[in-house]
Amino acid sequence: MSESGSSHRAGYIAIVGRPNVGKSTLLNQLVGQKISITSRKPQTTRQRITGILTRKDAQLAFVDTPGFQTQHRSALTRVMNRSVTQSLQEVDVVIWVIEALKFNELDAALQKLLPENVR
Ligand SMILES: Nc1nc2c(ncn2[C@@H]2O[C@H](COP(=O)(O)OP(=O)(O)OP(=O)(O)O)[C@@H](O)[C@H]2O)c(=O)[nH]1
Ligand SMILES: [Mg+2]
Repeated sequence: MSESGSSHRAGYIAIVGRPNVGKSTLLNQLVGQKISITSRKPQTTRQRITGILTRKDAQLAFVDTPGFQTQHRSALTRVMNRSVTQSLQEVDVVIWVIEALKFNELDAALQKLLPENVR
């Protein structure tokens, strides 16, 4: 994370993962407010949503992203996937969400995209 001042820290943290694994639920928990829509249906998040957690010593900007998927190809999923890959390039830290005991080929596809410097 980038430093601004001697003790205060600030940075961007992307929350990525395949559709419907609980990314938006995690964002809402982390910031303590319901800022991102959650649903039982996949592909609920369609664009990046940023939630900021301000602490005495740090400001954490969490970026909720659409579920990364390679099964259904359309203009919309292309745009959604691009917002995931762009977020991966722009942030300081990545939270990669997977569903317990359900690691599949969509998770593996996203794993390949994780930049080495934020792992
Ligand atoms: N059992 C269980 N269900 C969860 C957990 N976290 C989220 N869910 C449920 O999983 C579903 C999807 O949650 P979301 O937070 O919308 O998932 P998402 O990854 O943001 O989904 P997309 O934006 O569509 O990619 C909802 O019905 C949540 O209530 C968890 O830790 N355990
Ligand atoms: Mg979501």
